Amino acid sequence: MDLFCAPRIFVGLGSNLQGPWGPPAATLQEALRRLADFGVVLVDCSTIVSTTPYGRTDQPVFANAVAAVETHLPPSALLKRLHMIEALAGRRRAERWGPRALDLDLLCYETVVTRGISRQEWRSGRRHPLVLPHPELHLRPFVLEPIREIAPFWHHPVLGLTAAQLSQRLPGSREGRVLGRA
Ligand code: PH2
Ligand code: MG
Ligand code: MG
Repeated sequence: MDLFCAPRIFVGLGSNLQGPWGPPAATLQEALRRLADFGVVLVDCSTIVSTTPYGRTDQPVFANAVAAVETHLPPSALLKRLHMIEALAGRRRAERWGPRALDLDLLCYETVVTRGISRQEWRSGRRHPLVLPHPELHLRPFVLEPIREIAPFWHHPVLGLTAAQLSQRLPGSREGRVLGRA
């Protein structure tokens, strides 16, 4: 547990399709193991939970987790390596927000804040530069709950609120079924 307000690099992990590494939870476990091959040190990882699909709801339930990592790589290089791991897990970049074997999102990179982008612009599907923190981090229970678990004292670098405070602002239940631990 993070007892200090250390700045953190958070990677969100998600899967709702069987891939070459097995079912969703096993895929997340393997993705965590592979980080080291790409110069990324795994510091901590939340519980892996089953979550209902957010956004596009007509798709299978997700396995989700958030990892805290350390790396010498700058944000864009880190993101490229996350995409390489997604490709190894059989991810085909096809349908936006559709089912996927592995999704690795760079949620937050220490206190780096990039140029803002409107939600409309971000959701349009057009290519856009890396936005940090992730433009929907504060709206997604499946990343806020895991961050609350591994870093209760972390504050969102723009909004200044903890994950628990951000989570409380969201409607609905935030309980997920535990699928495993890293
Ligand atoms: N990822 C999405 C869209 N919706 N819903 C859940 N529960 N978990 C996800 O990881 C997720 C989602 C697009 O990346
Ligand atoms: Mg995603
Ligand atoms: Mg993604």
